[in-house]
Order: sequence, then C-alpha cells, then structure tokens
Amino acid sequence: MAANNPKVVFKVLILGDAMVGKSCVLQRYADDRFSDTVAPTIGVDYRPVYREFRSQLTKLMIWDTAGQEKFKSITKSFYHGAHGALVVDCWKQI
Ligand SMILES: Nc1nc2c(ncn2[C@@H]2O[C@H](COP(=O)(O)OP(=O)(O)OP(=O)(O)O)[C@@H](O)[C@H]2O)c(=O)[nH]1
Ligand SMILES: [Mg+2]
Repeated sequence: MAANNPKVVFKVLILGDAMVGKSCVLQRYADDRFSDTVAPTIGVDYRPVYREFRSQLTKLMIWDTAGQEKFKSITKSFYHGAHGALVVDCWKQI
C-alpha cells in the first residue's frame, strides 16, 4: 500500500497502567505479531500505521505511552491534538 499519500491522518494514543500490554496490542495491530520479550516503554514510542478505511488511505500516528508513573509528565505532553485514544487494561485476580 502506498504510504506516501494518505488522505486522512489521525493521531491516536495508547494509554493505560504499566505492564497491561499496550505495546503488545500495538505490535499485534501493526505487524500481526506477538512477542513475550517486549521491553517496558520509556516515555513514548511512535509508530505510523497505514490502513484503508472506507476506500481512503488513512495514516494512524500511534503514540504508545509508558505506563510507569515516573513518565507521566512526559506522556501527558503528547495528549495535545489527539483524535482518539485506546485505553488498555487487563484482568487481574484480586
Ligand atoms: N500471556 C500474555 N502476555 C502478554 C499479553 N500482552 C502482553 N503480555 C506480556 O505482558 C508484559 C507487558 O507487556 P507490554 O506490552 O510491554 O506492556 P505495556 O503496557 O506496554 O507496558 P509499559 O510500556 O511499561 O507501560 C510483556 O511481558 C508481554 O509479553 C497477552 O495477551 N498474553
Ligand atoms: Mg509499552
């Protein structure tokens, strides 16, 4: 797919606590791949993903944020201008 002329561009955030699987969700969506050796995200990772929606080439600018508390001020600075966010949580036995 030609990645150089998207008709629509969206900024999307992936948010959630540390270790809930945010980076793995992105890896699965972008590459259809799973790895159990993903390192914790430091600050934010950026990944452009191209998809066709309703016959229009669309660029998703996906920002995968770190869940660790110490990166909160960095990750919050990336919220501005976002069109959407995916909040990831995982089931934990209590
Ligand atoms: N078994 C299993 N392990 C998973 C799944 N998703 C993520 N993991 C594991 O959970 C751990 C954390 O996954 P990450 O995707 O790095 O979590 P994260 O939310 O991005 O973590 P931070 O970047 O630190 O905020 C890794 O060891 C993954 O391999 C899943 O669906 N099944
Ligand atoms: Mg991560």
